[in-house]
Amino acid sequence: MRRRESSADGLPGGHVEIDPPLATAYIARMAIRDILVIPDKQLRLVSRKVERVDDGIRQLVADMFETMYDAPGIGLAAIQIGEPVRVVTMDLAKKDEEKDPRVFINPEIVWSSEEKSVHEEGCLSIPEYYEEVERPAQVKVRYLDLEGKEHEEEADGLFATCIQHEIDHLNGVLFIDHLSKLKRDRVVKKFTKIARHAAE
Ligand code: K1U
Ligand code: ZN
Repeated sequence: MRRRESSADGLPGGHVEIDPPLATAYIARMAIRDILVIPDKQLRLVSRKVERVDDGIRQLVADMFETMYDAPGIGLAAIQIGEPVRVVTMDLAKKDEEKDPRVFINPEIVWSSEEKSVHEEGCLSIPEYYEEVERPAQVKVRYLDLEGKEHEEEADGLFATCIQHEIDHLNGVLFIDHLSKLKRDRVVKKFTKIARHAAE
């Protein structure tokens, strides 16, 4: 496993000014983790529920943000870094906007609209492949935050698309599963060939 770590090690002593969003990097060692790519079978696992939001989960979330921002991506499910637990990170802020890191623990869709919408999707586990996917246009999502507090929130637009994509990951479902068999088989074949060559 590749770990690229960032920490306060090596900094001069005394008072150090740290931006609040960066402060967690100095509390916990954060690492950019390898992202699993298809046809890795782990991506088909159903992730288990988080029973307690503890320091282990907070460390995982820190690693997920490091990995997601480095990729770069707008979302990440823990299984994409090989951790089969129901944790999702997301940041839908645009390039010129302030960062907006969001964490969803044990997220579940408790309501979906009849109305559908079509968005182009990508996936960090299927690099450089983008296709349009139809999904419910609005959903209501229930989840826990990093303090273990429960929330319910309505999502539409890219938020609705992204949270559905990430919850699919927690259930071992990939966005290519929403495409025709022809398209799915074509992309799986391409990545299987790449994996075979890399293993040689
Ligand atoms: O879960 C993932 O694999 C991450 C994925 C999330 C996603 C994107 C689009 C629609 C639904 C879900 C990505 O982040 S792919 C990369 C991407 O979309 C992006 C990267 C940098 C800037 C803007 C977008
Ligand atoms: Zn994905």
